[in-house]
Amino acid sequence: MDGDTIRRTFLEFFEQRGHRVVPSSSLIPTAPGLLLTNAGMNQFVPYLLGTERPPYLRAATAQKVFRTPDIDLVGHDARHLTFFEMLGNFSFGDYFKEDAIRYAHELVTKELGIDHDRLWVTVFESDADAEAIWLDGVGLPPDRLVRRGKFDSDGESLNFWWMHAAGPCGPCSEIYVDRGPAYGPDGGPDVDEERFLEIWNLVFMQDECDEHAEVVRELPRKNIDTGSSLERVAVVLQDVASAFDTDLLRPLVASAEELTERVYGRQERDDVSLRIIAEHARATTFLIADGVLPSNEGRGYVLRRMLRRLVTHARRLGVAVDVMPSLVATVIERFHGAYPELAANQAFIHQVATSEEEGFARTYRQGMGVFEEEVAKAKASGSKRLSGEAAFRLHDTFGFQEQLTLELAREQGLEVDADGFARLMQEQRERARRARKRGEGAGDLGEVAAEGGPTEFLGYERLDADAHIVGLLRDGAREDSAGEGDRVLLALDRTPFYAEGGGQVGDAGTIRTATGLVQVTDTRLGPGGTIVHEGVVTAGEVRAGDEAGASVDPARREATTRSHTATHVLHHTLRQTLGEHARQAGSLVAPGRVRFDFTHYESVPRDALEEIEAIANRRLADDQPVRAYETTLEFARSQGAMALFGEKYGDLVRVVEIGDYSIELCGGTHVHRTGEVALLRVASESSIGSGFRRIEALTGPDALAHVNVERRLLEEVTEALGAGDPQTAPERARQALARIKQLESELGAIRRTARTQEVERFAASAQDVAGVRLAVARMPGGADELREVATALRKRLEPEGAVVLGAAADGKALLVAACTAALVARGVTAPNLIAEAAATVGGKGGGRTPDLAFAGGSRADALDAALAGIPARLLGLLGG
Ligand code: ALA
Repeated sequence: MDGDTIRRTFLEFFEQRGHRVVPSSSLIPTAPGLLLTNAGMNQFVPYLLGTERPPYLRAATAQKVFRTPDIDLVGHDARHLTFFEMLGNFSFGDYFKEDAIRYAHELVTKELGIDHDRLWVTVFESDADAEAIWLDGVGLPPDRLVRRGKFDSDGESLNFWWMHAAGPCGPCSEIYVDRGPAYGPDGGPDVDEERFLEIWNLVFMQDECDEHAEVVRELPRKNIDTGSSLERVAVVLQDVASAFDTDLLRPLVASAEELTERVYGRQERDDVSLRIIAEHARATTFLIADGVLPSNEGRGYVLRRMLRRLVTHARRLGVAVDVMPSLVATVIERFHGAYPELAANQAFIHQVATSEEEGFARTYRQGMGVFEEEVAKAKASGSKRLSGEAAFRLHDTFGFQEQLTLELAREQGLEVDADGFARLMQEQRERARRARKRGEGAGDLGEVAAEGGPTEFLGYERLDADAHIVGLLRDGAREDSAGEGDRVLLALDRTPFYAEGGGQVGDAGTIRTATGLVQVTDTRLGPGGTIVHEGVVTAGEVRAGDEAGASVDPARREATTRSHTATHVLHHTLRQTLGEHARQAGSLVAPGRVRFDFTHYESVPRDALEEIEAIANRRLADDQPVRAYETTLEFARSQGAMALFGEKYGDLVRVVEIGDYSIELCGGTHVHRTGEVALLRVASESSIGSGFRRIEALTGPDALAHVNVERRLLEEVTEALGAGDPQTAPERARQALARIKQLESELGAIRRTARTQEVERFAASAQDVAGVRLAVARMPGGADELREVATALRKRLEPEGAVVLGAAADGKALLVAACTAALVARGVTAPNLIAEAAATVGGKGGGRTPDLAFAGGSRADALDAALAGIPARLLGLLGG
């Protein structure tokens, strides 16, 4: 049975038994406390806890899941995966243990055709019910049933399942399949979990626990949550050694083989790399498809690390070209049937993956250079170990994971100072922690949030509202009141102030109480849905509990609102003009100003930019209505809404629709008709890293102001050129520049003639000093001119000759001396020749070579006297 058939068989089996087949939720989890979706039940947490009414009582899914703890183990054996597909069936207070066990047994033995005699089962030690169902109900022989506790000696959970975050939990029962003596010794899962492979976990969700797996209460209703790894079922049914040999991962191993020109299964060292490339390619493609972008924190960092690890392994096997394009293509081809989001985001995934690969490949090359230097240094000093500093620098600056540095070092016969490295990493973490701590009185803010609950937001409809101050912080600490001049954070029970979010800046304005006034400079989202107003008390005193009138600065808000609608129009226009791959990667929506980052692989030419600007402005002028409404995610998606990252099925989402062309999920504020934006003016387009571009634009009156500034500049240029009319200004400017060039060349010719004449004149006036021809003269000019004349003159005074020229400008004296080679051979050098004269003009000789020297001094008035002394000096140097 191939993977697709197993998936279909599973879902159909449960559909026939009254289960709603629900699509996989995103890898970006909706459940709090999780970095990435780690189980099929994540999207159903509120139904399991009983805090939300489920729209169906039975569900079945094939869920994309991601487990980070084993990331570093992937590849080193054939067992660990980060990303896999989890098949699951769920009951929300409907059926419980009896049916869950019977369904599982029937599916495994009848539909999947795994022999009953090959099954082993574990149960929670005190779960007599489950045990009885397995033994008496299903007929499992008692010697193939294993009782297990909550945790093993390492604290790993055994037959008690929780999310590894606070939430629903409960005892569980696992199904194992005996793969036969070829895979290991007999004796059941307690003896060998390679031979006895776990294929299904049935969790009887009956409790709620905290983040340490401590049960805090019993759930109101008993639920079922099960999870079966599609990859493992495929291993059993296809009777292959590991997931990498199933039809799910084999095509990726094949891609990796092709890229690296290695064969899987020949050499363990190559196999490790091939598995890492195959596994990480699949995981990263799915992550990007769900909207995770590479970054230095959180899930973005997980993605970045995996991409880097993958690329590193490819490079080390000698691949010199980008590997992501063909790997991503293989993943999409293999999985787009079951996961349509892969095909829908194809261009985007390619874009993000390749940019990151290109960026890292550059750093990798530089890092390898540094690594090689460090190795050479260590070897030269006779050391057998790479310093912790070196490993840390490779990590911090070049993104080399410790593992990589260790492996590279080992190849060079070196070890790494792991303790030193760990110490530096710890210090860095400490620094980061202190920096975070300095940031905010988050503790006190959290307290205010917990007491006040989420703030009611009124700002879509109005800009003024009456409210109460529910909490007040002064300099980060909670206080009862604040007086004039104090910087404060305020939380109200309800507010018209928009908190920064979705790229849109927070509102500014005033909060007025009977006794005081606060100028609000910014608004942002605090913990627990609190809206935090940041500002300064500018008059009187404000107190927690006071009634307050909150007023948003209307001009600033309007200008921001225009920008937000303009951003949607710009986004739409970019995709229409450049292609579907041009997706929003970030934005700043500010009063009268927009910064829009998007994925695109090359700069946008000026013509295309003008076209984009023109189309966007035509759209604005069409004056289409802008509608905002709340709806279900399913409906929004069916309408083609964009930016569905991280939303969950069943969620209510806010949709912003413009005319019939743009539909986006968006919590921002918008104008009622596009005509209110009036104007969008693109100010610049630039690169912000490979694969990402940025457009900066102005909107509304600010766009007009920008146009006006440009007009004024043009007027000034026109006037300065004496062009009379801006139309003729460019031609005028070109003409003027051409004329300047011509004049410069004419002037150069004249100067050269004058200089030749000067050289001739000075040569003619040269005197004879004990057989040496010496020319001494004053001339106008700077160092360059003097040198030019001096060197030309020197030639005319061969074989034994010397030149000293002086110039005065701005009260300063300048001297240049030059001697012929024959004279230098007699021991007379240029620096020597002017040393005395330099002192006379109050300066120092600056001789660079024996045949040419410069000197400068502050006394131009002494220049003549200085020059007058030269013949005597020469005579002296000649020993006369
Ligand atoms: N939620 C259970 C698991 O992930 C089924 O194993």
